Amino acid sequence: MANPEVSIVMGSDSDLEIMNEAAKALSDFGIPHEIQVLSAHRSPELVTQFCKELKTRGIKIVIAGAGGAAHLAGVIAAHTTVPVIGVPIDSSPLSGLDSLLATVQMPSGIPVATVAIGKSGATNAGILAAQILGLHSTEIAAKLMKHKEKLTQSVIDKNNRLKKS
Ligand code: RP5
Repeated sequence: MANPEVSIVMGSDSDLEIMNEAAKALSDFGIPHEIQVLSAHRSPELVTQFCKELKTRGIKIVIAGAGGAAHLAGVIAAHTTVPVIGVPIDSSPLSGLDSLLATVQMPSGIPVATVAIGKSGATNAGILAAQILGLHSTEIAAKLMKHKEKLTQSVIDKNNRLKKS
C-alpha cells in the first residue's frame, strides 16, 4: 500500500493468519498500512533499521505481534517514540500466556499498548490504531461511530432472534 500510516510487523509468517485481522480492521477504516515479518531475536539489526526509518517514512503507529518470548513490540518501543501496540500470539505450548506477559510487562518509561491474545487482540489493535488516527481525521471518526452503531445493532438483533426462538 502506498504511503502507509500504520506498520504491522510480526515475528514469523506463522503469525500471519492472526495479524491479518489487524490488517482487515485497518482496511475497514480506510487506513493505509503495510505488513512484514521482523524478529527481535532472529533479525535484531533489521528491527533496529526499521525503527530508525519509521518517522521519515511517515509511520504513525506500529502494531507488533509475536509469540513465545515476545519481545518484538517492546524492542521497537525501546527504539522509537512512535506509539506501539503489541499483540500477543498464541503460538507456543503455553497458549500465549508467555507472549502476553512478555509483551505487557514493560518497564516504566517504555509503554506498549498491549491488547488481548490472538485474533480478537489483532482486530482490536487495528481498531485502536484507527481510534488514535481518528482524533485527527473526521473521516475515520465517522467510520468509528458507524462501527459502534453496528455493534449495538448486533446486540438488538441477537435479542430479537432470542425472543422469536
Ligand atoms: C515467534 O515465535 C513468532 O512470533 C512466532 O509466533 C513463534 C514461532 O515462529 P516460527 O518458528 O513459526 O517461525 O518469534
